[in-house]
This record gives sequence, C-alpha cells and structure tokens, in this order.
Amino acid sequence: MTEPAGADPGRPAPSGGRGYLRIATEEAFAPPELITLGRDRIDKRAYDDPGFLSLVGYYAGARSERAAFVFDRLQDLGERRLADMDAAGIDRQVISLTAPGTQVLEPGDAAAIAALANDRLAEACRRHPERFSGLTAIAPQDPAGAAREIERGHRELGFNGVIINSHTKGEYLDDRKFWPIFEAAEALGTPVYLHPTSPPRTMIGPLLEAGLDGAIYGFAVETGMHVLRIITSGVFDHFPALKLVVGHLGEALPFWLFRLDYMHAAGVKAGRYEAMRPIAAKPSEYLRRNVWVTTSGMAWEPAIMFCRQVLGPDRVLYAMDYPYQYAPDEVATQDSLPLSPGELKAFFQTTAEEVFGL
Ligand code: 1DF
Ligand code: MN
Repeated sequence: MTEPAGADPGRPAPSGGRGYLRIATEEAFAPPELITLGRDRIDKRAYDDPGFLSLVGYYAGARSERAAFVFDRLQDLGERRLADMDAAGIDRQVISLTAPGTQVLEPGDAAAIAALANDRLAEACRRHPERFSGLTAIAPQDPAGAAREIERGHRELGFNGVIINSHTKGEYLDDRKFWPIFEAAEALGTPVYLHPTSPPRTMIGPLLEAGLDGAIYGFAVETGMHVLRIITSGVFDHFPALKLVVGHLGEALPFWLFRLDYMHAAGVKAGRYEAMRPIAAKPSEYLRRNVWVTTSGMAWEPAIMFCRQVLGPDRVLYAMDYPYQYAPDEVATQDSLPLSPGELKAFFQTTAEEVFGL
C-alpha cells in the first residue's frame, strides 16, 4: 500500500452537490496473508472442498482478466480503492472480509486470520475515516471466541457490524452452538451481515456441474436458505432485536414471501418436520422486522422497487459489491430510481447510517 501514514482528511469524498452521500455497504477485501494461505492450501491439495476449490481456485489462479482485476483490488485498502470509489462516486465503503474468509479454515488459523483482518481493516479505517468503515470478521468455528472478537471489533476497533460468510463447513447458524454470536451482536445493537459463500459439499453438486455454484445463482440459493433456517428455527424469537443484513436484494426471498408464509403455516400445522416448530410470527414478518436487504449486484429498478414495496422502503439500501461488481454505471441507474430526494437519500445514505450506526 502506498498511502502515507496518518489520517487523510484532505482527500474529499466525491459527494459534491448531490444532496446525499453514497454509502456502499457490501464491499470486500482480503489481507494478503489470507490469499497466501488459500494458495498454499490449493497447492498442497490440503482441502478437497469443491466450493473452496471452485471459488478460491478461480480467483487465486488469477488466470483471467476478471480474476486478476478482482484479486488486486481485494488486497488494496488505500489509493487504488479510493481512486475506484472516486471514479464511481462512492463516498464511503462499508468493508468486510471476502468469502469464504475464515470459514473454511481450521479453528486456530480461522481465529488468527479474523484478528489479523480486523487489525488491518481498522488501521485503514483510521487512515481514511471519511471514506472507510468496517465490519468485524469472526471465526464461527469457536462461537465464544467469535463473540469476544465481536466485542473487540465494536468497542476497540470502531467497527459497525459483523460479517459472516454464510455456512461454516456445512454448518448453519440456527445451530444453538453458534448462538453466542447472535447474543453478542444483539447486545451491542450491531448488525450481522450474512454474506454468501460457495455452497457446502452436501449442496453444491448439481450447481457446480452446470457452472451455477457462484454468484450467478448458487450463492443466492445457499444464503437464502440460510436466512430461512435462521427464521424458521426461531432465532429471532430468542433475539428479537437482532439485525440481519442480506445482500443481493435478500437473496430472492422477498419474491417468495407469500408462499413462504403459506407453506410454513401448513408445515407447522401438519407437524410434518421436527425442525419446523411454531414460531411467534410469520416468516415474512421477521423479514420485515429483523432483516435489511442491500442492492449488491442487483442494480435493477423493477427488483429494487418490488423489494421496497413488499419489505418497506426503509428496508432496502445501497451496495455495490466491489470489487466483484465494480460497475460505475450501475450507480447512475440507482440515482435514477423513481424516488423523491428524501427517499433517495435514505436509500443511499441514512438507512445505512442507522442500521450500521455509522
Ligand atoms: C463473487 C461475487 C465473489 C460476490 C464474492 O466473494 C462475492 C463472484 C467471494 O462473482 O465470484 O462477494 N458477491 O457478493 O456477489
Ligand atoms: Mn459480495
């Protein structure tokens, strides 16, 4: 990194005259150490997880223009990132550890990488306080340690939420062993961003066979299911103030609200599944009450307006998904949404400020 030490308040955000700041809320980074570790595991054939090999193998191989573009930018927390933000008119990024992050690693490595990633990110946020905010990375493999790291991230590092890259080696957060993570986040009033990763071995087969395991669709299938498992298992009955942020316009769940409610009620009534017990509200009610969705990778007016309609206008906020979908023209698309100036300001700025406590 080339930027000088010390904060740089002299570098202005590009918000000139627009009436709102553009805050992008699902923006990725990776410390070089994690990339080295990933490459090493691939070279040594240390993991045979098909999702890891598909995702990290592709980007770490950097054999295509896209992979090289993404990989360079993931590792930069300085001038290149700022220049890309300036060029796209992004005032602030809320930055988080990219998938799969720590969650494919052995517990010791995972906790060490989480701490290192958090220290690096905090340093960059201190250097560019007007441009960068961060989410706390954790190693869910050790839920008690993860809860402590959430506290450290919130209290000592000044972070504004927690990043979890979906499942951890095929395990899901509805498992009570993970609930110390939710307990910590709820107690601090800080949101959990549930971000996609490659589907686990038990799910990836037919997706991978067709090249559909990644961001094109497989991510959404897996992560949408994860959100549903959190809802139907009753997590939000235990943690009613827990805030969950979900990218890609809620991983398609808003489109399913009607059928989710109908079939959930039918399933509960029939007592068909041990795991599907009564919960206090309809699935759609938790999605409107505990969940916010971001527009990462979904710069599409009909879908954005639909989500605003069915979830509520205050539930939908802007994200770019840098550097995976660095498409400056998509910013203009969202500036042109059929919204009032106040609504547009909420969409790009104030909802993010409220949810993340920026
Ligand atoms: C991709 C997309 C990769 C997203 C990501 O992290 C990611 C991709 C590894 O295109 O391979 O965060 N995304 O959120 O859409
Ligand atoms: Mn993403």
